[in-house]
Amino acid sequence: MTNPLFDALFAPHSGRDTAFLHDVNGQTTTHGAFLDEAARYANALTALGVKPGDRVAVHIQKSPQALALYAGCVQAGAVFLPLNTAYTPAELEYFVGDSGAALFVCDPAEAEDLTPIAEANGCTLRTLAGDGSGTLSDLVAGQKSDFDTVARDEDDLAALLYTSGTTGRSKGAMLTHRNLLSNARALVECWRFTADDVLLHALPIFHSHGLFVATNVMLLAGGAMIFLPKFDPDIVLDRLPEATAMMGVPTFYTRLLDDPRFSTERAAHMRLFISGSAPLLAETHERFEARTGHRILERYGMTETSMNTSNPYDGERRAGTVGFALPGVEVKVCDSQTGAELPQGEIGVLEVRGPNVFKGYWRMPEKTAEELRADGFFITGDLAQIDADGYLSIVGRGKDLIISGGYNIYPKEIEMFLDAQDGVQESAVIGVPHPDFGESVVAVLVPQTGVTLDLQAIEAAVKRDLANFKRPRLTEIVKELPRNTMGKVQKNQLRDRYRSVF
Ligand code: MLC
Ligand code: AMP
Repeated sequence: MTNPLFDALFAPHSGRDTAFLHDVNGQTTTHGAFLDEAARYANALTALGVKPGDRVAVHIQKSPQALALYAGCVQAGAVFLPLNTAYTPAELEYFVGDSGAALFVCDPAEAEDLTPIAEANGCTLRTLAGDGSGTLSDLVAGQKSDFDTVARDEDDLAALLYTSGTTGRSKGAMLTHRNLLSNARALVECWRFTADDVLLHALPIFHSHGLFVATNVMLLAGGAMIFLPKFDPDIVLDRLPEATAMMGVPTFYTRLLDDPRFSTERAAHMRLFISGSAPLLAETHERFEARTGHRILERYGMTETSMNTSNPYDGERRAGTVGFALPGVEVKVCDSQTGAELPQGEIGVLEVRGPNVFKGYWRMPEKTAEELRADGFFITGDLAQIDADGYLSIVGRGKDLIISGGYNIYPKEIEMFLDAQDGVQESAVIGVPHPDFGESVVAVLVPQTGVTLDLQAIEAAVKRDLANFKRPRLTEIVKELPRNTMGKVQKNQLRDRYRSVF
């Protein structure tokens, strides 16, 4: 039986008594114990009626057990569907319904709120808390620690990751065994990860970065992880001496630099710091080197493609660039209208092709056809430029997108929500520079004629229905939105107006 991802990432660790996960309480799980736990999860999934190809939606805290659930899904041939812990019930309803999940695993504290959603969608609900307790783990505890791994093809789905869209509706990116495995292989090779590495892992595991880039790479390399529930500078600084490498979004690095305890000595033993998911300011790059002597290695990726490019491990890590295409990945900068490749040096839309590029959007063939060309090139929507030495830079976005602390926020989704509130004529949502999150959200509301808007009620509705990170940090009421002669809202003017509010 073959199961590409399980055979490469997990199976080799069976019976190994080497350290795999060091948790926040100082407990260590060995590779072998983790594999046993994964098999128990796979047995539990099967006992719950989860079949190969079924989606398992998870809305749970980060923990070693949550990772074992991921491994169990891969082993049982299920499709892992992790969801941002910040999502509200209103948001979760869409994901559970759209994916047709067979099983929904949530935190015990939210089981009451989410049971009606599971029931309405004919899906089983079980719980798993950050401390490993819950109705799923109760079932897991009674399972056998061996499991007949379910055979999968390279093109079978391993995961479904939802990404919001410019039209407001989230799309499930279908990631296959081939996609995830090829990317893990390329990254291990490029970044020289080995069984001697210990990765400081403070990222969430419901996104590509923390789950696939960090975890899959460490599984393939056979090393260990300091597996922290979240990025807490005190704990990160405390545990850094045990690590050899760290991956983070730029906010991790700016927060570390803001802490005087983050010194040359504390970082001296580290092999590698990697940044991605949002632009790393050249200034952060320089400050980091001045403080620690390390040059951060910046790479670029997306949910749909996992990682595409990286600065070199050896050779110059050039600030403000995301380096070169990974092995097996092709990149080209194209004219946004014609799709024709542009001469080196010109700015255009970046397209990528390779074994890392996803299979398409779940049950959205038209959306897939809009972004994934018949020849296999995926239109990223990022604006890029390649310099004379071949370094690629992401210079802007062709899509209306805000990235706050590494989380993507689509203005359209928030505008649609605000437009539906009482008394709102129309709205515009923009991203402006923020010292901690890189960018943050500003909303501008135009009231209907003669209406006095109840801002408090609107803010309460936002808090109830939208994930916290999407919440506008400033909401202003204006008479009208700036428009051009064609009637299009001039977001650039708004961005200029609010550029210094944070
Ligand atoms: C938390 N909050 C955020 C936020 N994270 N608001 C905006 N943007 C964010 N990213 C909210 C909190 O809910 C809280 O709201 C308030 O902001 C202050 O919280 P905090 O304590 O400062 O935040 P913290 O919990 O420390 O989280 C910040 C963070 C976290 C940067 C550590 O957001 C994080 O781990 N980001 C990583 C995201 C990531 O992994 N992205 C990868 C995507 S994959 P209130 O209302 O209570 O004040 C991808 C592909 C690729 O993009 O290339 O990798
Ligand atoms: P996501 O949809 O969450 O996977 O986010 C992917 C987007 O994050 C990309 O399309 C880019 O816009 C952005 N991104 C990721 N890494 C980088 C980087 N190193 N520099 C600039 N933007 C990045």
